[in-house]
Amino acid sequence: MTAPLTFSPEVAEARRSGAPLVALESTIITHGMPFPQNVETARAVEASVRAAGAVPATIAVMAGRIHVGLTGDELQVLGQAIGVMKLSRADLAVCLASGRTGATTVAATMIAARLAGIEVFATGGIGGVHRGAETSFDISADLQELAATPVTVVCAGAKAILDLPKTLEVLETLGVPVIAFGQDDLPAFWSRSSGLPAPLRMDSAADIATAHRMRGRLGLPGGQLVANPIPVEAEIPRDVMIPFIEAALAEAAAQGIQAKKVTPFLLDRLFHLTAGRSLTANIALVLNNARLAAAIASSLAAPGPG
Ligand code: PSU
Ligand code: MN
Repeated sequence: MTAPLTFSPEVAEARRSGAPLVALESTIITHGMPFPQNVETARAVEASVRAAGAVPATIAVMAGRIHVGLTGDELQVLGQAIGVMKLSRADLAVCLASGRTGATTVAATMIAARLAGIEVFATGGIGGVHRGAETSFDISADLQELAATPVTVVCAGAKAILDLPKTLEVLETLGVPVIAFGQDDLPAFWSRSSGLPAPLRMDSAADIATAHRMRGRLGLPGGQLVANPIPVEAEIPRDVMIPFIEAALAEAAAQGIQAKKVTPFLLDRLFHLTAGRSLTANIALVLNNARLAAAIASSLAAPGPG
C-alpha cells in the first residue's frame, strides 16, 4: 500500500514532463493569515512560482487524501473552512484516517513533498524554539523534520517571536544547514537582519541546488534551510517590531495560550498591533521565497548539479 496522494492536473502534468516543482504549505493559509488575504496570497504565491519557471504544488489534506496541488476551487474552500486541523508529523496519519480536513505545517509539507518526489519547498517562516522553552519545552517539530527529510526549505528566517539563538543551537545539534541567502546575517522574517550571524551563506540558487545534491551523494538524511531576507522595501526594521512582539507575547502569556495555538495567536495579535503591516510584510516575503525556491528547483531539474 502506498501513500494516499492526489495530484492536481497541473502537478500531474509537471511530473510527467519533468518540470521543476515547488511545494507550498497550507497552514499559512488556514492559521497564518486572515481571509480573504490568505487565499489571495496563496494564489499570488502560486503565480510567482509559475512566473519564475516552475510549477507550484500547494499541499493539504482533504477527505482522506494528501492533495499535492490544489485547484482554484479547493484553495477557496480551504481558505474559508472552519475547524481545519493544523498538521505536523504527529497528526498527519490521524487526519487522513479520520477523513478530516487538515492544513500542513512545514514539517507535514516536507513529508508530503518527499512522498511526491518534490525537493524544494517555499514558506514564510519555520517554527522554532519558543521563548521560555526551557520551561515550556515548546520546540517546533519543524526542526526535527529538517533533520530527517531531504527537502530544501526556503523561508525568510525564523520569526522574531521565537528564541532565535536557541533555534540556531537546536538546528546545529540536529545537523541542519542554515544558509543565509546573499548576506552574512540570519534574516528574521519581517526584518532583514536578526543581529545574529548565519552559520552558512550562499549567493546563488545554483549553488544551493548543488549543495542539495551533494547531501544526497554523501548519504546524509535531512534537508537544508535557506533563509532569504525579506525585500528591502517591504521590511519592518527590528527595532520597530520588537515592542509589538513583546506585547503579543505578554498577551499570550496572560491568556495561557499553549502548544499549537501559540504561533497562530501571535501572528493574529501582531496583525492587529501593527495595523496590518505585519501581514503586508509577510505576503512580500513569501512571494520572494517562492521566486528563489523556483530558481533552486529549476537548477535541480537542469542537467548538471551534482
Ligand atoms: N510561518 C508563517 N505563517 C505560519 C507558519 C509559519 O509565516 O502560519 C506556520 C508554519 O506552517 C509552521 C508553523 O510550520 O507555523 C509552526 O507552528 P508551530 O510553532 O506550532 O510548530
Ligand atoms: Mn509548538
